[in-house]
Amino acid sequence: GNFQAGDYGRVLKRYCECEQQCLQKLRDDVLQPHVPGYYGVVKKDDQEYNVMDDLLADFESPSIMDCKMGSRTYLEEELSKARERPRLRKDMFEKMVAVDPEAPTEQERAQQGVLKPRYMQWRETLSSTATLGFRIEGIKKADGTCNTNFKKTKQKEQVMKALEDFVEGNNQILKLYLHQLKELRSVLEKSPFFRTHEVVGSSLLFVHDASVKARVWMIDFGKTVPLPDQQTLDHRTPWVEGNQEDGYLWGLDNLIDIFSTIKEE
Ligand code: 4IP
Ligand code: MN
Repeated sequence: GNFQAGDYGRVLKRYCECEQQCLQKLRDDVLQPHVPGYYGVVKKDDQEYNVMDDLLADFESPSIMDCKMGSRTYLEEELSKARERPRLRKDMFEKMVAVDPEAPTEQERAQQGVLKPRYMQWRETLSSTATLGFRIEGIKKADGTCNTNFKKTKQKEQVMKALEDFVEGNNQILKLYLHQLKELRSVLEKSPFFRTHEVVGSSLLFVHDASVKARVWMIDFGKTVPLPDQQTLDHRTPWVEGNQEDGYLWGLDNLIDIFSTIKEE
């Protein structure tokens, strides 16, 4: 996979230059406490890795959830690439058919392939990405059970049910998560890094355990790219091609609302 064990408390993640640039800049940003610490590059068996904090190291049998943030999950440059050099993806066609045999158009069926933006957009509208600005990618519970079957988790009620199941009705955990999400939002609104980057395909990692410890981190910066000179984003304005908006804060607002609703129940 993408990860290897590092020294205690550290993990190695397959090298990605874009991610390295972000992790490096984030060391000097107000977001630093909300992202994994970064310790440079190592080479192992001819493969390079970014070394970062093992976010699970301080937990005992943690429960883990990955939420992919934002209303768009591909970079704008993927769109222009697909126009200039259309590349049919057979693997994405197959992933599509596996979820919904009716999803491909007649043309796509004839070609046995789809363009990447088309696949990504289909995933966005099938899930809550397009309507809520985030989606649950996976949940691993303390007992070891894993669920990555959230591709069609779209309605607010479905999302709420998944979140309730993740925290197993523990109001203390809910409170801790909600508090951190609000704190993260206020830091994001002040962060020079965040203001000047298009943040696509990044996740929030939720981790808690029976000792009633709960933490949220921002992870995965492989598609987080600096904006051209002087440009900034508010991360809430709806995306139209060219404005590079990613809907990150819109999604976080919705996630916070949903957590609040569950807590009140
Ligand atoms: C995957 O689709 C994810 O969207 C990946 O994003 C993306 O990687 C893959 O594109 C795409 O096939 P499924 O989740 O439906 O399997 P992430 O890495 O954020 O999970 P990119 O390269 O866009 O980061 P390809 O082109 O790598 O296959
Ligand atoms: Mn991810």
